[in-house]
Amino acid sequence: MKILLINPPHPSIGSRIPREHLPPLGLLSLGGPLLDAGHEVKLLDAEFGPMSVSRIVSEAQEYEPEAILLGHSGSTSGHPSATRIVRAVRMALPQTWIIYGGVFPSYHWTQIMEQEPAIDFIVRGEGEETVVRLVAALEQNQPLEWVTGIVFRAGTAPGPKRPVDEHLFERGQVVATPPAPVIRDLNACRVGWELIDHRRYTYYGKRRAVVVQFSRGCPHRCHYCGQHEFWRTWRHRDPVKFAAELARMHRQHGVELINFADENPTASRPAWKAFLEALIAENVPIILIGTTRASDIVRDADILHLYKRAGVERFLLGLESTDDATLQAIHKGSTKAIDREAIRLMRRHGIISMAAWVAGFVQEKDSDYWRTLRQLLSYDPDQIQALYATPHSWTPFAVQEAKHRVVQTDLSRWDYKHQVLVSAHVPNWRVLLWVKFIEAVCQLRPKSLLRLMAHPDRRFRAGMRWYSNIGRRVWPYEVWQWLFCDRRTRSGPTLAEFLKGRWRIEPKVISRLQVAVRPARSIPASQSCRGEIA
Ligand code: B12
Ligand code: SF4
Repeated sequence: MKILLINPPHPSIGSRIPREHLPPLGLLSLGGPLLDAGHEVKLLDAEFGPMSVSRIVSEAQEYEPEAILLGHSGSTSGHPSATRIVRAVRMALPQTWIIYGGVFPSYHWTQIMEQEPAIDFIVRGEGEETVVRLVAALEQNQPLEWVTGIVFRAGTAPGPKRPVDEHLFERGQVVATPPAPVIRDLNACRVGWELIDHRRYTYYGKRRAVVVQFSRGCPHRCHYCGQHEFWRTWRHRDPVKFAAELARMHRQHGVELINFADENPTASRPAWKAFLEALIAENVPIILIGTTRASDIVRDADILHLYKRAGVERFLLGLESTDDATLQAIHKGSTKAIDREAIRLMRRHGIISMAAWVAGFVQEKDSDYWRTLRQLLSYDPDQIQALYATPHSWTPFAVQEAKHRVVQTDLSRWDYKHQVLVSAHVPNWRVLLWVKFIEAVCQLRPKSLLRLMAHPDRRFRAGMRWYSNIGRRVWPYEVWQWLFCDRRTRSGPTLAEFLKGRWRIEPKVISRLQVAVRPARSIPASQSCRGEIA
């Protein structure tokens, strides 16, 4: 089958400000297995430009695909962009199957199938195996209810073949099949690197770059985060083969910068250590950046020299809060002492520490922002990143905040860079002032500037310079957006109203709901397996 993968352009800072792009790993991860299954696959990365919808449509028309697959890693805030594209593509290519996937559609498939008739299929959860099975079913005209992990509208898919057993379902009925099993062997999933021209993808100061995944999932359960539930279990690739793949990308394609997509690459000390040792043995000058937990850094105090030797240059630590009670309430599994110690250890080993903290909680007061600033200064991280509390519907955090009002009703702004929930005690303009003030104080204090300009390690200085250059552009951009582009409301809907009450359902309920494939009359349209996850 002729397949076009589309990476929609994303409006967020992460896509628009750096003036360089990383490859869309999610789509490339589908591309590898589809190529291996014998399909003809092309990637249209509309982040470049960014491409207008009409340009995307004309590129798609020129390629004449039988199926279009689209999805975005920044999936919630990327959804409005994805829907604009599918509507236009559907008009231009009425016979093409349109398949949508990623984190947001995996949870919001009920609404999406109701609101977007242009979308024929949604793949829930990790896509590699499911999409190959779905495409095979479409090609061979097999019953779709045999394919686990998908959602479809019975009897309405376009194309010459009619792949659905119409006697089982009412025409137009939305059917969700039971969840696909977790992919146990990540080594079996090949990334379709041949779909990109590596020369186009750079990051971290024009270094040729890729996004990779050593592991999937997370053993922790922070209550505002949905990533651990999306992947369901923590698994990792073979450390030695993974190191060899990175080395190969360096030798064959000149890749210098590796950006880890892992939620938590260091979760298993033996696996991570084996990877570091294997990469050191490969002897390639690559830079590794990613995100991990402060507690893992502290656990690995005795092997941090291996991190550095393997090329780890920067880790983002999600500190989230500088208050022990809050850390406990959000199930972070960390403490102030651990967070501070992790930053100290990273400094000792010449690894840049980026501390991410979260603003915009409903109950926050001015005094909390003041305390945050003081705590952050005492932690002394090299870089900081402020994020706004964002209640994705599939997290316990959203359930907790259900009755609170939403200040930002434009989903494309649910990107951690806009305040989403109305703060009870601090008006939105003052939250912004606090965030910008804290960022400015932390980044412009003499210690930070000294590291930027006079750190003995050239690469460390370059990493600091890259981030401060981005910051210099982000700062006025955010203020400009706040003043002239973003719309906010203090009398908006409650979160429950905004998300239309489609709440996360507890796992024990889900197991009872995994009975999607049933004759039409016993399951009302759009309700089969409703609210079920991944
Ligand atoms: C690398 C990364 C980036 C890179 C993006 C590089 C790139 N070109 O993709 C950068 C730094 C630019 C970035 C920016 C942003 N990011 Co980011 N980023 C990540 C990170 C660390 C990894 C993403 C990834 O590659 N995952 C691995 C791939 C394999 O997973 P996947 O994309 O979900 O794809 C799988 C499935 O979802 C499914 N699938 C996906 N698409 C499709 C499509 C079809 C048709 C099918 C069938 C299946 C399918 O199959 C895939 C394979 O199993 C994640 C955190 C994480 N650990 O996932 C955050 C994450 C995706 N980012 C996030 C956010 C918010 C952003 C920004 C909006 C931040 C900002 N304000 O600027 C922007 C958005 C712009 C963007 N380009 O993504 C959030 C998204 C939350 C949400 N649910 O909406 C995440 C999850 C972080 C988090 N912990 O919450 N990001
Ligand atoms: S450690 Fe990170 S990925 Fe894991 S549950 Fe917490 S926030 Fe999510």
